[in-house]
Amino acid sequence: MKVLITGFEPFGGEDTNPSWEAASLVAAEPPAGLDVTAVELSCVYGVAIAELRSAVTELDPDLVLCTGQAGGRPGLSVERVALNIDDARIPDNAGNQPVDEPIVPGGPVAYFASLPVKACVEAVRAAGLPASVSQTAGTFVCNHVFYGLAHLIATQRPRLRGGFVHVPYAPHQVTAEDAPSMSVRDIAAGLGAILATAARTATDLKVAGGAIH
Ligand code: PCA
Repeated sequence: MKVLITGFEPFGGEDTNPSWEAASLVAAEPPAGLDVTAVELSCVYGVAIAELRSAVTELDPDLVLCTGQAGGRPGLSVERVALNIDDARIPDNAGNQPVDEPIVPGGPVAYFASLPVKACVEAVRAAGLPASVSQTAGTFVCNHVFYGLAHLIATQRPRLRGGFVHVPYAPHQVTAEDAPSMSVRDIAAGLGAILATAARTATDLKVAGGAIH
């Protein structure tokens, strides 16, 4: 099975992005039976979706997992839903700061991930690492790419499955901050468990993964 995993370049003044570091580690040491290619995406609205689309065209994968950094989250967040909105609190790496603009004008308000999100969360936990379902990927470039992927699947690639996982800071990013972190190696192990599970699971688990707020 062919898998494309993406991570992002650093943004917001950071010098590394653990999503890319972990994604490249997964491609170097892939789960058994999976042929994994890692691609680094620019943290730039529009450009990131174009880069993702050209990687999908080139590789023709069966599964796509996009990942990004969500500093402050305590574990891997398997995203359930992508929203059709760009609303940037900070400029992207090209200085763009869209406010309340649709990603695809006239497109659906939202798409669900086409991965078994609950089974993926359980797989990470079974590996002894923290994970949860997340009900929103935000409105910055990660949600933008997730929506772009879901729209590509919905409109052009019905057999492709894909989703998005947000990852915590790596330890060196939080030495002066009171925020949770996970080693890049642990993040990669969790992403590997997600890929292995998504590759073999067609029907998701029916276990609670919701949030009250
Ligand atoms: N995280 C940002 C964009 C790039 C990244 O790694 C986000 O959550 O939107």
